[in-house]
Amino acid sequence: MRTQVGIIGAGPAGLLLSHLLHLRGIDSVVLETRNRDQIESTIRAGVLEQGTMDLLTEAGVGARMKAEGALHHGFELAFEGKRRRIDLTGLTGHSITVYAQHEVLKDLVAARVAANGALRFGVSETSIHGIDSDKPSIRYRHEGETCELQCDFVIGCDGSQGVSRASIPQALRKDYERVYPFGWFGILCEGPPSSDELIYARHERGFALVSTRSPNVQRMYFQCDPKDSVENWSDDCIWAELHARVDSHDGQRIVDGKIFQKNIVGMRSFVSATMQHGRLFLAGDAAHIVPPTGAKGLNLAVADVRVLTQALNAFYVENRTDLLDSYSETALKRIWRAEHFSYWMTSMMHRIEGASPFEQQLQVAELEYVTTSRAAATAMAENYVGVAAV
Ligand code: RFL
Ligand code: PHB
Repeated sequence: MRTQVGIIGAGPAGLLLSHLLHLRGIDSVVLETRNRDQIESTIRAGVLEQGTMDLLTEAGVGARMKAEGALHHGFELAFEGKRRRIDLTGLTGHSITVYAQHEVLKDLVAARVAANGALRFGVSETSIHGIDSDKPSIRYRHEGETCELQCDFVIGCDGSQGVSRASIPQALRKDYERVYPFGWFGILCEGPPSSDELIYARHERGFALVSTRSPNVQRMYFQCDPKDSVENWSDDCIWAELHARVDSHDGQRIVDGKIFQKNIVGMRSFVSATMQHGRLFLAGDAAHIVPPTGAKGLNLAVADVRVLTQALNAFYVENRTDLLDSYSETALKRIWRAEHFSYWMTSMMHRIEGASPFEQQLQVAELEYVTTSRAAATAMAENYVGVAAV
């Protein structure tokens, strides 16, 4: 089989890239290890920057997001017994939308299927060949057969556990990494929202986040040991922990509900530079990871895809290679900005084992500053909505 662009991974990066290329008349095939049900039901991100919303809307896949997503004009920071608001729209003129990642994926899969786009679910043994030539290929197993996809370009959108990154020779690549000694315990529960806006809470017991999914389903997280297991936590213990960390700031109680999903995620910052070699390009989590505190991961994947679409379009329409050549350099500017923001917000909000009282007071001083100085609040808001200069 032959196509112009072979895409590995049907996450937000791979599916959106395939769809944007289709809109420009460029053919692609998407190869995915999981099945459609699995990708459409995995619970991950929830916050979409305005630039992400605009791109999904321009691409014709924003209707449900607009109807069902919730537009938020600010969020709250809770610390030291108080809750203070960051007025995103007032400070930046931009807002965010809370709309689950798996809903974005459903919209993208539906668009690819409606356009008869080539999507292969359930592939295995994916391997990449010939990226130093102008005829690269991807080999894989599908429905018991060994297949080869020949293409002009291979795009690795296969997330942090994928195979693509390792196809860039280690000698040409530098990996930057920081692993945090804590994780997030995430729950989905039934019930009304506890607050109109997200609440990021710093507490001596650890960080907590109150987010939402819909008027009837809520998403909350609390900092935990990354090696802990969800079986160790009864629903009562989870609620006691969330109440202790969030309610104490202003006495307003978050609303308990029936918990129907629990998971623990580790926290990591990671950047692979370069993000390209020969005819192979990486996009999204395949090239970089941020801790979820800044809500940047999905938005960065979308930003990579925007740059890559323009570069591939310039290649096919104008026979230009300059935008492809500078892809990694262009994308990495935004990535490093988001890496810093996510690291900064994570460091300010979490309980850090072994931190001295002096270091704890520095966290509080920083929170006081970003919630009282218009300049500092604006810097935080610009980063959060994704319009900070890079
Ligand atoms: P994905 O979504 O991981 O998709 C990669 C796909 O590739 C497939 N795959 C392969 N396919 C073929 N062959 C192979 N060898 C393959 N190996 C892997 C996988 O099955 C998968 O389907 O990467 P992508 O597209 O780069 O998208 C990245 C985002 O998913 C991720 O950054 C976000 O979920 C991060 N994130 C958040 N981002 C935000 O922008 N806002 C948020 O509010 C937010 N909250 C979060 C998050 C991530 C979280 N977790 C679970 C780490 C909250 C959490 C808890
Ligand atoms: C979420 O709703 O899942 C969410 C919101 C904000 C974050 C991370 C995750 O920073």
